Amino acid sequence: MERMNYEDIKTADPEVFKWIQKEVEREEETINLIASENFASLPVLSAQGSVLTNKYAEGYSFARYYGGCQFIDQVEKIAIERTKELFNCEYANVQPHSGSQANMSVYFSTLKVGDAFLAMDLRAGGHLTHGSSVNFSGKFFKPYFYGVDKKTETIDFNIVEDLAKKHKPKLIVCGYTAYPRKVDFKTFSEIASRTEAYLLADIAHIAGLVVAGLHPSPHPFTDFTTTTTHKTLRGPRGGIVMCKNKFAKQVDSTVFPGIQGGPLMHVIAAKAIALHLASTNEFKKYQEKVIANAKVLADSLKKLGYRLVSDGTDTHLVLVDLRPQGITGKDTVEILKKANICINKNTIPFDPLSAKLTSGIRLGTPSVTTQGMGEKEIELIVSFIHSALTNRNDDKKLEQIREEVKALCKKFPPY
Ligand code: DSN
Repeated sequence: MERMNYEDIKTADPEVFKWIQKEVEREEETINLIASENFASLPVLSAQGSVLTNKYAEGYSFARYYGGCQFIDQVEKIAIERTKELFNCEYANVQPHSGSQANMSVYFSTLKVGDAFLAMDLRAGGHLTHGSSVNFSGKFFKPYFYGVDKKTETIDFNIVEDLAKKHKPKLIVCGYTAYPRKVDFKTFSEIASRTEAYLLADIAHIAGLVVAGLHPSPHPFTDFTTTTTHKTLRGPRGGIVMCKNKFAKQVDSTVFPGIQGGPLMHVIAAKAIALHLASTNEFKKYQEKVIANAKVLADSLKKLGYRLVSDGTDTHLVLVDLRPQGITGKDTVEILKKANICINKNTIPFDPLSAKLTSGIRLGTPSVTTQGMGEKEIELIVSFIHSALTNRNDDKKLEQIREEVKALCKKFPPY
């Protein structure tokens, strides 16, 4: 990553510089299969390091509480216009600092404290902010959960509708963090309409696939759609909330002043740049490769006897059930760490183990695809994973794999 200039940090603060340098090396020498991560593009990184970080801009474009916003007003306007165009939505607010805050803004726009909503259980593939008891969404509101069918490990819409009829949630949430199959937004919207609930799609994971036209769009089916910008979208760490025009005022006032203060204008500029890059043909080709690589990942794992939740993938991620191998997700993370392969443990549907141990791991292809890796490299990575797990008690072998991983990474520098 020679193109990045950290000399000013080195001079000002050698202690922090040392750890940044270590992280640069880790990212250069590690195969990253964390499905929610990516390498942000250089213009996105640059925008985040720009002077826009200096500016307070509470309020919205052309209606701020501070002077001097005439230029950043334009930046936020561009980010909003690009979101609307790319996602084909009626209204957008680009200020949420994260996906969690984007979701929070929808809950506080639609629900009162104690109101019921229906979402997928975190342990089946949902997200913390979809009603987990340790999260604001589970503390302030009354979540009810659907999961997946035990046999197909996909969503059973009859169960979703039955639960909606029984519990009368004000809001239904779809869109997940560990669900390898396509989400049928249209069917969700039909259930929401029959049960008089609002519909929120959290497309944080699949946003890049959606804008590339490789996953069905949530629009025009949802009332609200939230996303992060740093996953498949390859933008800065942050969130966006989209909605129908009729909810625009509520969403805006919930984001600011409801739950946030000043927007992060340097991040909003980076969001605008990422959205521009996501509108290109090159981005579409990139997303096609992300999905193609995920399919190779799934097929190669299956050939070696690994069991995949739902038997495969339609997206950028696969969920592996490691019970047949007799290894927990937690141990797998540690074993693969020794081989410089970075993954996360993940519960699988009906997991008998806790979220701290887990029976599964989640693997995704956005980062390695950004590096330019293709089918051949994915097959090689699967052979590294298999060899590391088979030889998990052999530190020498794990060291040898680590050297091979480093050699592979050297051929595909992310920057
Ligand atoms: N923590 C993210 C993920 O890894 O999926 C979601 O916020």
